[in-house]
Amino acid sequence: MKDIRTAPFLVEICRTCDNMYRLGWDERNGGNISMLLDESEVAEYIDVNAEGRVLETKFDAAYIGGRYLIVTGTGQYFKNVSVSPETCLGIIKIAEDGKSYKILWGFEDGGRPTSELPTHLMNHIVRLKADKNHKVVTHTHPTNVIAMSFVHTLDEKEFTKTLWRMITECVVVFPDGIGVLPWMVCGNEEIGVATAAKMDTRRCVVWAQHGIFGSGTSLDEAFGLIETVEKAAQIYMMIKDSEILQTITDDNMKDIAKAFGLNVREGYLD
Ligand code: 2HA
Ligand code: ZN
Repeated sequence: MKDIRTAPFLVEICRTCDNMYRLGWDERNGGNISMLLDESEVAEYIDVNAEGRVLETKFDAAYIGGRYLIVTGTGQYFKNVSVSPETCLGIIKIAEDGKSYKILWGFEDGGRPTSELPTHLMNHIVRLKADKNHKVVTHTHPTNVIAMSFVHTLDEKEFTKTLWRMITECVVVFPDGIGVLPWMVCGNEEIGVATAAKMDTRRCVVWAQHGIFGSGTSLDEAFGLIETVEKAAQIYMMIKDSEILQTITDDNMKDIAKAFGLNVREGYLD
């Protein structure tokens, strides 16, 4: 078996957690990441038939039955992931019937996956149905996105269009728009269902006064999406009380959509 600390997926998730921590998005145990892995990727580093603790998924995850994921642990700090990946991360395998999962590696202090695991798994299922190359779900607490959710309407179209207007490339990075959920209790199945209901046609959902979920075909893609939304929110928070002398108009965005061949969310540009 090769040393798992050299596995590209492990190195990359550690680097991503370090980056996100240093951006100030993942205070204390804030934030969580999960990434689907192929058996061939995992089998080079761990015994995929090893005994392990079995825990309930608490919903029907049969669509991803038999799949492997690397996931951050509940209560763990992003700050510590690259120092102690064996404690802060775990590799799980979803049972074929989707009712439980087995911890194959990691969570060495007896820990468990993130409290947001239901939302992660439900999002993996809807995103895989939308895009067979989907791999990563990332939750984090980006400062300006949270700030914006206090002072901007939570209407999804308005929220999305404000962000699109903040940087020319926003409509290129997320032409599918941003979903927005009002404040809700987190860590349960209800918020998972509500988030997944929006993720079927989008890759990003804001949880008002809490944070954001982003998804993608790689850690970089999910991170890059959230990073772009957060930067746009930062510009919004900087300029919202200033006199606006010029902006990016709907016609401008239509021109970008045409130039880049974008599939912009239906009905969002006048
Ligand atoms: O893992 O961010 O939403 C801590 C959280 C829960
Ligand atoms: Zn959170």
